[in-house]
Order: sequence, then structure tokens, then C-alpha cells
Amino acid sequence: MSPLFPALAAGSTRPALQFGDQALSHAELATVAGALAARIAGAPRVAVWATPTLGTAVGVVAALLAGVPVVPVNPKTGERELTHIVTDSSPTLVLAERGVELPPILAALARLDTDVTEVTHLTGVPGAAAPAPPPPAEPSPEAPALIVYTSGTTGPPKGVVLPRRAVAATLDALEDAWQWTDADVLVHALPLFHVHGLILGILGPLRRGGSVRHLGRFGTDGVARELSSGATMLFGVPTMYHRIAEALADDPALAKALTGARLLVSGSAALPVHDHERIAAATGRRVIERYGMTETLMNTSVRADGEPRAGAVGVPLAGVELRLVDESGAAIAAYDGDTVGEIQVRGPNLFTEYLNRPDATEAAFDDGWFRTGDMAIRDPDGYVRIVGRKATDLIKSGGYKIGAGEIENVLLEHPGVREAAVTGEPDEDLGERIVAWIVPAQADAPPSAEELAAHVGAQLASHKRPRTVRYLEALPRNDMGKIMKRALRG
Ligand code: MCA
Ligand code: AMP
Repeated sequence: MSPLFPALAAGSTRPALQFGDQALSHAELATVAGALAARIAGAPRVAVWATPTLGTAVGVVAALLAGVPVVPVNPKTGERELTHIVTDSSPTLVLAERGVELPPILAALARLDTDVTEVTHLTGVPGAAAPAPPPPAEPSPEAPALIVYTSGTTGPPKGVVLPRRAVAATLDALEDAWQWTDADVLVHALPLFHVHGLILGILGPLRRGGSVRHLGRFGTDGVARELSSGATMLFGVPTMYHRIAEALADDPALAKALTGARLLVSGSAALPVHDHERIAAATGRRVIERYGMTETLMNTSVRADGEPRAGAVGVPLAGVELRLVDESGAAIAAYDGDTVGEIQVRGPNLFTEYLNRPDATEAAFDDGWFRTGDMAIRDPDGYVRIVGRKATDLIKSGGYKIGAGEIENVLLEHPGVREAAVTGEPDEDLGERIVAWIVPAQADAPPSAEELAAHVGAQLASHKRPRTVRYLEALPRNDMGKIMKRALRG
């Protein structure tokens, strides 16, 4: 296979990464990441403490250059989730920004700092970077590139093993769909421990030989600033576009900046039609949606040269086969904008396996097709419209996938909780918000919502904390004793 990052190999002096006032050209990145790669080469697996910083990007690129599989870790993960991820993926080494204090389970591993200060002062001085060490031979396309943890309906998150072939295939299919070139400058503020922010948002521009400016933290002011000073593309989750839509009425500079962008892309969850329309009305520009999943990377997109359509995620990307399957398991032939089936996909963009979970890997496939669990219809011209999800116990909040069962298990361990159920409720900003339904151990002394949120946050990632807590005397159950979640409505 050709190198994952041809522009690094070519030593291009054009900008590659910018985080605030820290920046690296492709040549500089080749130097720092190459030096780090030489130090980690041979490690079986490396964890990256994925703060939204330049060091994280350098660490991930270094590991990919060295052919060492990367486990990105959410720095806001709680104790139980972190213990699971570290035990399950057993990294021998952790990469983190210099000075960052790591939790004990990671502090116990060998550590390398992703220190880039020595190189950043050279930014803007072409050729000033020391020559990059020669990269090791390119690993096989099937070699694991990243292991990304994703929540399921029950149990702890599963490690999705993504081979180098899937990363290259998905980024090249997006090059085609979005006419993505080395002239593009991406701006985003996505976290760097998931596919969207890390693979699309950092590795994407690097593979194209273009650049990315990361905002560190999402804000409409940062989006406006970058899009009006050379950035050409914006990636975001629907919550970010919702916040942009809200801000547009009072922010002509933001409207002007969006109008000038080449491409506005939304994904990770459905962008409501209302937000699509508000952005179009204020800017004359249409946000395009793409549909993906940790296990499959990207499956469909509205093409840059295609017709944007609110509520649709476009057509299958190059190389991706997509079918809809009915309840009996039969493929649906109709493109009638009406018949609903589960989306199943096949192609070079797919993961290899769930780490240490052959049972789950096998269950995820239907005769070689990956079952996404997403329900959709197809318009006559092939556009896919996602209409729902098979599992009611999966919540999408702020673009994060969250399993209800994982939160319930933690809530049930709180001494003040007798019974617990977790649901997602529609939320204008987050898409869905996490709601905990609690039967307190003592009716007259229920634990407070803040206490329960803190209890969940200590064990799991901070975005898994319930935003609302409702107290009941008993949970609604059917004759079999199963909780009837559909009866839990606020
Ligand atoms: C949140 N806060 C809380 C609670 N929940 N405090 C107390 N109790 C709670 N229950 C805190 C937050 O930690 C934060 O504090 C503060 O409230 C305000 O939050 P804010 O930043 O305004 O919003 P947010 O809700 O924390 O974040 C919104 C967001 C974020 C920025 C849109 O959800 C986000 O980054 N989403 C991206 C998800 C993503 O990348 N998904 C991709 C995976 P503090 O400021 O102190 O922290 S899906 C994927 O990869 C597939 C392949 C795909 O298709 O893309
Ligand atoms: P994750 O496993 O966190 O990677 O989330 C993948 C899920 O996000 C998919 O199975 C879909 O349910 C959802 N998703 C991603 N992109 C979109 C989109 N553009 N529209 C609707 N849902 C989406």
C-alpha cells in the first residue's frame, strides 16, 4: 500500500496542523512525528491521551508512521470506563502532552511526551526543520491503525479495530465525494478520540496534503474567524450547527464567513431540517450530511457536486455497497422513498473486528454484510434517508453514542438508588438528552440530580452524565418484569 500520508513523505513545507498559536507544516510534522515514531516503533499498542491539542495529533501520526496501533483515550473518561479500555486494549506505552497528569492506571505505563515546542518556533521558516528520519516500511493494509471504543446497548464499550486499509479507503472516498484537495483548509472543534474528529478531521487533511485548524473548544466566534481567514471547510456535529443556526440572526460576520466556505459538512447524528433551513436562509449555503459509524467509517454522503437535500445523507460512497433489509432478512429492492429497512454495508471501509470479542464481531455481520442498526428509506434517485434506529437503548447526545445500560449499571451502584432506567429525550440542542428515571432507596431522601450526575461522571465519560433526573415510586414493568421504557415519558 502507498503511504498513509504522502505529503509527509514528500516533505511539503505547506501548513498541516494548527491548534491555537501552535502550528506545524507537513515537513515539520514529518520531523517531530518521525522522531517520536522511531522511539515507539516495536511497541505492541500505544494509548494516546487525546486532549484537543497539537500533541495528540503528533502522537497519533507518530504511531501510524511506526505501524503501532493507537488507542485514543477520552481525557474526560471516568475510572470504570478507563480501566476497561486500558485492561481490554493493554497498551504498553502512553503518549501525552508534557506536564499532563495522568490517572494512575495510565501513569503506571511507560510514558512519552508529545512535546512539540522545539519545532513550533520554526513554523513559517521553510526548510528550518531538521530532516525527518526515514520512515519505517509501510505496514500491511490489514494491519490495525486504530482501536476506537464505542458504546453498545449493554455492557462496556467495545474496541473497534480499524485497519489502515479502512482509513485510507474512507478518506479517499471522501476526496472523491467532496472534491477534497490539498488546497482545502479545514476548521473544526471535534474531540480527538472518535472517528469524526480524529480520522476525518485530522488524518483527512493530512492524507490530502492540506491543513486543519482545530479550535480547541467549539464556539461560533472561532468558526467565523477561521472561515473568514482562509479556512474552506467546516466539519461539525448537529449540535454545533444548531448553535450556529441560533447565533446567525445576531451575527452578520458569522453569516458572511459561512457564505464564503467551500463546504459545510454535518455528521454523527441527524441535522434537523429546521437548522438546515435556518442556515440556508441566513447564508445562502446548504450544509451537506454524511453518514458513518465507528465500525464502518463513512458510508454515504451528499456529494459536493450533488444536490443537497435536508434530511438525506446522500448516496453510497465509492467502494461502499449498501442495502436495506426487511425484518425477515430479505434485501429490499425498492427505491420508493417509503419502504423502511435496516442499513447493511460492505466494503473496504469496514473494521476488522471488535477487540477480544469474537462473539460480538460475529453477531454484527449478516453473511458478510455489517448490520448498522440504522433504519432508512431510499429515494428514487438513490439518496438515503435515515428514519430511526433499531435499538431503543442507544442514545445519541451531542453526536456521542451512549448505551443506556452502561449508565443504568453505574446508577444502580449508588446507595441511594433502588431502581434505575435511562432514556433519551428529544433535545433541541443535543438531539437527545440523557434522562435518568430513579426509584430512590429512601423515598423521603432521594439523591440529588447533581449527586447522581457526579457519580456517573466519576465512572464513565463526562458526556454520559444524566442531564435530567426524574423520581418515581416504581418503574413501569410488563408481566415478565421487564422495564417498559416506552412508558417513561416526561
Ligand atoms: C454536560 N455538562 C454537565 C452535564 N452534561 N454538567 C453537569 N451535569 C451534566 N449532566 C457540562 C459539560 O461537561 C460542560 O462543562 C458544560 O456542561 C457545557 O457543555 P457544552 O460544552 O456547552 O456542551 P457539551 O454538551 O458539553 O458539548 C457539546 C458538544 C459536544 C461540543 C457538541 O457534545 C461534542 O463535542 N460533541 C462531539 C461528539 C463527536 O465527536 N461525536 C463523534 C462520534 P465543561 O465545559 O466543564 O466540560 S460519532 C462518529 O465518530 C461517527 C463515525 C460519525 O458518523 O461521525
Ligand atoms: P458511532 O458509533 O458513535 O460512530 O455513531 C454511529 C451512528 O451515528 C450511526 O449508526 C447513526 O445512527 C448515527 N449517524 C452518523 N451520521 C449520521 C447522520 N448524518 N444522520 C443520522 N445519523 C447519523
